[in-house]
Amino acid sequence: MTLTRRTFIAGAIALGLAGSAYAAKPLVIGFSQVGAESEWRTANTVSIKDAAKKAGVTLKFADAQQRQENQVKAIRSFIAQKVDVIAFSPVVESGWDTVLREAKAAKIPVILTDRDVNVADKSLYVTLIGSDFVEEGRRAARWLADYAKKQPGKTFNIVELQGTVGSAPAIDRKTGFEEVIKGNPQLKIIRTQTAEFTRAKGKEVMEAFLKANGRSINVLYAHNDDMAIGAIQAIEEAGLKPGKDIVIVSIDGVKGAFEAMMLGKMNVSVECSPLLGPQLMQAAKDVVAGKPLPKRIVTEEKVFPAEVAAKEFPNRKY
Ligand code: GYE
Repeated sequence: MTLTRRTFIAGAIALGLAGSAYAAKPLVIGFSQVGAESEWRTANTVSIKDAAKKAGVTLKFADAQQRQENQVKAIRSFIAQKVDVIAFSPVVESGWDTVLREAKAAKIPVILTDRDVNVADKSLYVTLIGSDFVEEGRRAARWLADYAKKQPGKTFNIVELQGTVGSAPAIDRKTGFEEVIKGNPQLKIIRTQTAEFTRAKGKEVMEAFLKANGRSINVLYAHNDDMAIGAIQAIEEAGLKPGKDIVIVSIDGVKGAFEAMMLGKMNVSVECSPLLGPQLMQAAKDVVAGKPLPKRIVTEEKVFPAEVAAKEFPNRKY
């Protein structure tokens, strides 16, 4: 038994003896969610609510509708309510220093889920539970590079639909993808624009891409499945075949992507798991119990090309 573990157990026994009144009190977590912009997000919300119920945690849930100011308000209200733990999935990376300092001053631990923040003082949060978005971008590009290799000499013009401007997944998925295609003469990004992670915007921006570049577009790289699904509609309405005339590469691995792959309309989706609820509940309990947590808890994920979609579909949970 390590010293820290022994100290923890001793502490827990002391607490148990002194504070049986506390024992019955459920843990209260204030959670500020990004919004309901995608299938991924909906599954993430369900996972967190279900896990809270199962863990006997009282969850105060606030939907920020993709706006940072709403998240700041929600966090301030959680501080005022003296919740035990604040958790949130930050819509964008920057601009959190002030409100996180307020949480720290109130001695309320903060756990980040899904998306990272850009703060100079890393002690402003306990841990980040979520995916490696840079690696997801690399995985998408590696799949595409392998695909292109089978048609030597051909150049693939790529259009890119970015996620929410300033968000960790949009920044990182772009970085990882560009890192891998750099110096590859077959792969070239000809247009890139945000479509805010939604289907409606994905369709709208793809329509504009098609108007400007039409048949010279060979590949769509979308930072999430919802934008890809919206773009697929635009491509079909333009009289082209998604998955054939335009190769579709996307990220998340939600059911909608598997359905598109089974219809031959999408070529690959890189998995990003939204099922973070159980890990969040465990981390919140641990932090309140005084257990040390790693600064980063990374989710395990795979890549699903269209060929395996039908076989994998029954196993998908989101
Ligand atoms: O990929 C997208 C959602 O932050 C990982 O947010 C998440 C992203 C996810 O809107 O669908």
